[in-house]
Amino acid sequence: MSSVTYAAAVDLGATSGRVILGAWAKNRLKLTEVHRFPNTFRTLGANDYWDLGTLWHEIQTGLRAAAAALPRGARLASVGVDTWGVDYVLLNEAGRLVFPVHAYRDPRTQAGLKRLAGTRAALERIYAATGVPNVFYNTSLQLEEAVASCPAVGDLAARCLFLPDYFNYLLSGRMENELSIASTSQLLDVHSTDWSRAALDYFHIPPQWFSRPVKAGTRLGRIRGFPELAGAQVVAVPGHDTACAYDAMPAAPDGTDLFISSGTWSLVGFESKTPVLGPEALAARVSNERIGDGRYRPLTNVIGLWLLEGIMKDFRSRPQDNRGWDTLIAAAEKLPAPRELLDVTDPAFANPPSMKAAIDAQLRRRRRERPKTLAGYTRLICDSLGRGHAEAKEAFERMTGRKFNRILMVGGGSRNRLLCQATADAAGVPVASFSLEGTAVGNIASQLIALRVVKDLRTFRALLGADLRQKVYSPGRG
Ligand code: LFR
Repeated sequence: MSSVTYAAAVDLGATSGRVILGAWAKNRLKLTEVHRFPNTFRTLGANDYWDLGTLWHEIQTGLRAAAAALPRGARLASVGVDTWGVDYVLLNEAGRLVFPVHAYRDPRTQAGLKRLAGTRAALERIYAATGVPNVFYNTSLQLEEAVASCPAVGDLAARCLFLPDYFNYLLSGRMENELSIASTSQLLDVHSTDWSRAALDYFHIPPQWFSRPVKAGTRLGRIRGFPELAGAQVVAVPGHDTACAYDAMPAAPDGTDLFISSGTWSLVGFESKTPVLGPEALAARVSNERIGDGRYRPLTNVIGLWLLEGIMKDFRSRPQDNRGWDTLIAAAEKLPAPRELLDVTDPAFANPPSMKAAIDAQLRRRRRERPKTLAGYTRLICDSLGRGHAEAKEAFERMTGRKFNRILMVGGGSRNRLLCQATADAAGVPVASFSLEGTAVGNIASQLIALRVVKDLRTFRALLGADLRQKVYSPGRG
C-alpha cells in the first residue's frame, strides 16, 4: 500500500455542496476542496423540491475533479457521502424515482405537525419510541403526508432511501439505509438499531420501504461509472452531516465537552451511551440522533445561521466575500449589546418569504425597536443564537447531571467571532473554535477507519487534535 491514502468526501449542505479530497499520510490529514457549488430548493406551486439531477451532476463533476487532483500514479481508495438530515427518495425495485423529492422546509407537513402536537398521548408515545421530537421537517411527517396525499405511492414505491443512501446507490449499485441518517427520521427505535414499528404504524408508512440500517463504515462495493476512479470503494460513512461534524471534534474522552456544529442549523449536543428521554427532554426538544456506531448524540436544534443567511437577502449592502464579512462582523462587534434578544424558537423563522420581515414582526409584537442597519441585525442574531446555545447547555446539564466545561465549535459559524464570543458569554464557559471542515473530516475519518488505515475514532481524534489550530473565546465580555 502506498504511504498516502486518498479518500474523497462528498458533503452536501442545504445551501452549498462540496467535494473534498483528503490525503492521509504520517497520521496527518490534508484536505483539498476540489469542487464547491451552491444548492437551493425550488418552489413549484405550493411545494418545495430539491433539484436532484443537478446535485448528482455536481457530485460527478466533483469526483472527476478529485481524480484530476490526484498526483500522477495515485489512486483514490474510497468515497463517502454525507448530506443534511431527513430528506429521502422513494424508488421502485429497479431504482427509479417514483415520487418527487421534496425539501424539508416544504410547508406540507404543517397539518401533521399540529395534529401530533395536539395529541399528547401520541406525542409522548412517539417520543418514547423514537427519541426524536415533533419537528416540521421529520421524515415521519413527510412520508405521512406523501402517503396521504398520493395513496398510489404505496404501490409504486418499493424502497425509501435517505439522500446519502441514494447517492451511495448511484455510486455503488447497492441500496442500504445507513444508521446515523436513519436516526434523523423519527422512525428508528431509540432502544435498538432497527425501525420502530410503533412509529411506522402511527404515520402509516409501509415498513418494507426500509432495510435494517447498516452501521457507518460499511463498505458498499466498488464505484461504478467513473473509469478514472476504478477500484475505489464506496463507504457508507455517517450519512448525516451532523454525525460527521461531531465525529471530527477532538473532544476530551471524559465527556465534559459540549459540541456545536454551527451551520445553517446550530446543533448543540454531546455524545452518550444512553438516550435522554422523558417529559423534560421532550419539552426541550432533545433529539436522540445516533453516532454511526450506534451510540447516541442527544442534541437540540437551534435555528442557526439560517437567520443570518436569510437576512442578507434583504440588504443590498450584504458582504460579497470574506473581507466583506470581516468588516460586517467588526461593525457588529462595536455596537452595544441589544437589550432584548430574539426568541429564536419562533416558528415564523422556519421558511419565511423575507427573514427581515419575520424578525421585524416579532420585534413589533414585543414592542421592541428594530435595528437600523445590517450590522445591527447581525449583532442581534448572533447574540440571540449565543443565548440559544447557552440555554441548550443548561437544559442538558439539568437533565443529565453532567457538567460541560467547554464548548467545541465547528462549521461555518466557528469562523464567526461574534457568534463564538456571544456563546461563551452566555454559556459562561470557554468556546474552542476549530478551523476545521468538520463534516468533511468526519466523513473521511469514517473511510480511513473502514479501510483499516486508522484504528478507530478515538485514535483519529487524538491524532487530529494534536495537529489542529484552535481559537479559544473566554467568557466575560458581556
Ligand atoms: C444540518 C442538518 C441537521 C438537521 C437539519 C435538517 O445540516 O442535518 O442536523 O436537523 O439539517 O435535516
